[in-house]
Amino acid sequence: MAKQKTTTTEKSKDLKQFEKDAENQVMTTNQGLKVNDTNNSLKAGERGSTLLEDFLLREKITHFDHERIPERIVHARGSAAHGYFELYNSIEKYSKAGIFTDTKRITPVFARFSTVAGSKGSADLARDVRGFAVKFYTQEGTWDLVGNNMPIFFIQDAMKFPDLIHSVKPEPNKEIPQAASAHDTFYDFISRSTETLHNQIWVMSDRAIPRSLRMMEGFGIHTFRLINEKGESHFVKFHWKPLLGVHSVTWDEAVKINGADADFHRRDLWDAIEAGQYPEWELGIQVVAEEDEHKFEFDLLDPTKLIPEELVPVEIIGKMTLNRNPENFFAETEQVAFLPGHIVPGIDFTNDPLLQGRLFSYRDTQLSRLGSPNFHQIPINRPIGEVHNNQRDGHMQMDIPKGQTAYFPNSLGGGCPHLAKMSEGAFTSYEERVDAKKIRTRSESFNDHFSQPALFYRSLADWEKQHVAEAYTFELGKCTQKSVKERMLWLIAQIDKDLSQKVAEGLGLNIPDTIEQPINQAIGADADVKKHQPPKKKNYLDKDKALSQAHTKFNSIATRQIAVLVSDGFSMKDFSTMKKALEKENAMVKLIAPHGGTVVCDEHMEHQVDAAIMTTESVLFDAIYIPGGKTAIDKLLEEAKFKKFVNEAFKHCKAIAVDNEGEHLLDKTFVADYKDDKTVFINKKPKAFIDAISKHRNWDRMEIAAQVPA
Ligand code: HDD
Repeated sequence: MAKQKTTTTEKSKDLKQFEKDAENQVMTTNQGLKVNDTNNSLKAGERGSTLLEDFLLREKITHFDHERIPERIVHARGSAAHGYFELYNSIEKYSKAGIFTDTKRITPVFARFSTVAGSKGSADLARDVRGFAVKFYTQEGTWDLVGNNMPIFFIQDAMKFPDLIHSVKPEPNKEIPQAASAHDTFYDFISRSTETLHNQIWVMSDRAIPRSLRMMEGFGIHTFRLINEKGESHFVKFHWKPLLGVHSVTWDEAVKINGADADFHRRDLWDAIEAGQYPEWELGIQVVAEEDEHKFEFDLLDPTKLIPEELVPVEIIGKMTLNRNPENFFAETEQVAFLPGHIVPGIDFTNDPLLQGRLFSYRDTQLSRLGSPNFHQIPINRPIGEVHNNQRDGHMQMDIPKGQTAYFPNSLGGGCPHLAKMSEGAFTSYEERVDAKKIRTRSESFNDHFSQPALFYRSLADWEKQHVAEAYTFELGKCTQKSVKERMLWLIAQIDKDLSQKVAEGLGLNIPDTIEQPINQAIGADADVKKHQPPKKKNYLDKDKALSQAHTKFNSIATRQIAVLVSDGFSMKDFSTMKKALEKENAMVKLIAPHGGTVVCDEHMEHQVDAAIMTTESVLFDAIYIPGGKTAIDKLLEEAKFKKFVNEAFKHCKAIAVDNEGEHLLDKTFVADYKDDKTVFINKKPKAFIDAISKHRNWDRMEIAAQVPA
């Protein structure tokens, strides 16, 4: 297929045949019977009782009664989009997978992003890990890379997954809190499972509150294998790097966004695609040779460890572009089933015990969620290639397999479907030598639970460190059990003493000198923190730049939302200069006015208002611009919310630009005393404003911003 920016992939063609378009069509029952009344049931007389005979009523109501399916047990809240993957350079020396060797291919993808803990209807800005699942419809079969936006996981063994999730989900007696980890049961578990501390400190960082799903990284987390034509294996970790950089909001914004627009991330993804601003991520790999498996201070099979990029650089090999929104949320986003067990020749698993358990769990969960072993036949889940085997029947069988035989070997069916030869691209598992005792234990090589959380924290910029301290203070502040908080303080002190001290002050507690050691197995063997101290010999770096968002991309304002505060009489000259400059950089300019409808500028032109001040909030925007025009500014000053709007943007370290009389509005806000702030622009050229927006936030302002009572 020719390489082009296209919404027509092999998968979208496949999906097309299932799409239904009611345009110019008559309404029918599910049997194709034409319907002329869908508002009234069949009754015995005008005021009479409804008749059992009413098959139209029964069909409609019965379908409605059964239209819900169980939501995902985790990652229930999610949004997805279609797109494609293109390979920059062949990596055939590592992998024989077509997707990694054929640079001419356009591989269709469907990517779903999610929060973990909340229910399907929960708010987008929960402080949480984000799921980052990509289904590649490759010519050799479907490959699912089911990752997260953090490069490590909470636990090392799948056996602990139900406990982890039970602790973070709403507490079972009262079903509180929704989509939040800030509660006793979660920290009770965390503080007794020190392997969780690495992922936990990532969740306390800004990574857990992304500005946009389009501005977060993705990670396959586990070490996988790449297998080349010769059957040689290399270890690999997969990375997704967003072209817009990695950016986050502050916690104060997150809390407010959840109220102002609970669909903030979902809407942002949808709108960007509709606007033709297609989200893009580059795919990168960290490759480790077989013989280097044991050269690290951690175990490659341990999913709570990352390979620092300073040690093994990420090699960028291709790009994913999302360019089409789903036609139907339920049919596609809800019914898509991702399985880490979906791999293709050239990619294989390792013995990571978390991955091994996942290989079981995801198939299993689809059976209760989608209700049938035929879930692979749902349009969004169908591979683009042919499917032939002897699996038969089951609920909702959609195919009509022909012939007398449904077994292998057979002669009556001509031996078909016949087995694939290796030369035809058959899958075969990597022949790893295993010579071991059957044993239920954790490898000693997984013991160090503290070096990497400390490396992460050390690598952060000061503003990021402060956010981490505030996050722990918030989360533990919401816990009610002193013993849980103290235990956490002690553990955080093992990562960084100063960090723990700051949190302790916020909690009004002291870091305890010691914590209780497990009395017996019943408390949990992992609570033995001594066992998990960092080993003496370390080759960890002091810092790894890639762990901090301070080193991400800051080169674009594309899709950034700019609020322009206007009222009748605003200066068209100011506005049009700024608008032109912003839109040239693909920013989204939105007019916010005291009322909906239209406003008239000082050149007597009508302008459509994007939002009345009552219906919107400053936290939904990346920056503010206020053009001049005395009458307009006087009107804005009559409405207190415009001042709040500016104060909040200042609090959240956003860029603010004003021209001419626009300054009068600033004078009535907290900003009046900080006009020399480096990202407050008064009568400056748009370029300075644009540069500041591309830097995302002015974190130098944090200390002053904290004083803003907004
Ligand atoms: Fe999981 C869904 C990511 C460990 C069991 N998981 C799910 C989704 C993502 C992840 C992104 C949502 C997929 C979608 O959009 O439909 N999970 C991860 C990552 C893990 C991980 C990155 C560790 C590296 N998960 C994990 C373990 C287990 C599960 C250890 C069970 C032993 N995960 C599930 C599940 C889900 C799921 C219960 C719920 C819905 C689904 O699978 O399809 O089976």
